[in-house]
Amino acid sequence: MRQGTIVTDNSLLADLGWQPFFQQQLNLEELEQLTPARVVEQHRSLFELATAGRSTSLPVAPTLPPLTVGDWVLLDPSAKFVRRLDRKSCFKRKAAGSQLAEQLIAANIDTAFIVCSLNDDFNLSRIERYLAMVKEAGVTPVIVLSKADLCDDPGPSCAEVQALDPLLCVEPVNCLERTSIGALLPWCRAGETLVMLGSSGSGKSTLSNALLGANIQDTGSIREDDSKGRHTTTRRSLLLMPGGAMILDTPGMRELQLTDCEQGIELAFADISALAIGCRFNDCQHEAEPGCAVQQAIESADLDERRLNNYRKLLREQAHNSASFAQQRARHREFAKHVKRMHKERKHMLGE
Ligand SMILES: Nc1nc2c(ncn2[C@@H]2O[C@H](COP(=O)(O)OP(=O)(O)OP(=O)(O)O)[C@@H](O)[C@H]2O)c(=O)[nH]1
Ligand SMILES: [Mg+2]
Ligand SMILES: [Zn+2]
Repeated sequence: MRQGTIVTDNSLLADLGWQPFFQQQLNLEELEQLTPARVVEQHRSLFELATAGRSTSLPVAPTLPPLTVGDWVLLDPSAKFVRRLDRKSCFKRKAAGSQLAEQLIAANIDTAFIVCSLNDDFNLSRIERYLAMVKEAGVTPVIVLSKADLCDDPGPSCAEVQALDPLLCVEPVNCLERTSIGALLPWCRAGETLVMLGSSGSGKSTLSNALLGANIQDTGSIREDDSKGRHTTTRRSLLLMPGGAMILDTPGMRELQLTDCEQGIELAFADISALAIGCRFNDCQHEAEPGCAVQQAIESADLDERRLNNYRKLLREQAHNSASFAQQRARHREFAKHVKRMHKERKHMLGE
């Protein structure tokens, strides 16, 4: 495990984020014989795990179920994998590029810091996209507006983000200044797990270091973000805050394509769903229908047209991706059935 995240001899499972939700999944025999361990880093050929008082590892094998950083697994006395515990929450996206695959981002997260800098990176639609994913997972979002020191007046940008949802926690910070991050400490209680989400260069690792009180994660110097990608952080790592939360720093995501996220989108755009109740037609598309309460809200400037457009775009995107995955799953099922049938026929022919 990384320097600064070392599990000490007297570290307890609770320090690593072990909660009653996980404990309840073990029967008495398992409690006595098996060891719970948490995935803290993923490499090409192995998972690094942390458990009470020590670190260990698990070789990547085709027999393992899909695992991601933050997962809890049970190990037998010879450190062999027994099973993965049910997740409290899980983030996933459609893998970047043209390939049709889901990518797990993190599991068992309590709070997500959506880090967005107050300079060129500031983008309300991107914040809404992250919010939809975080709400789908049932995780508490906090919008961290970084680089407040580079901005003459963070006030107007903070107000724009707050306008997305009056209950949203929005905190402008200077990640380089430890005193500036005090407002985030209430979300960093011992035993809780936080994830840093946001574009490359937004300050996720700088903020992680400030919270950890040590320079554990490399941070990027000013650079051009070119098409080849210049991500300073290249893998997801779970880091232990001394006496506090576990922090999962992630590489910036160039592309966050949503999948299976309809409920999260509805929650992130609850104001639009609430307005739609007032539309004359139940199936109103909020385009040019008469008596559309959503269009009325746009005319009276109560709702931003950008927000409605982004809501529609995200719904379309998630529907398209979810349908593609459902088709792919159906094809795999068909293929498995076909193989089974062939085996049966072959056995029959051989008179077995
Ligand atoms: N002035 C100022 N600079 C910051 C702040 N936060 C981050 N930076 C700088 O921004 C650059 C990028 O920060 P990182 O923490 O590496 O960004 P990241 O989000 O981890 O980026 P990836 O790992 O590529 O995803 C570094 O040079 C930081 O010093 C801030 O609040 N104020
Ligand atoms: Mg980083
Ligand atoms: Zn309508």
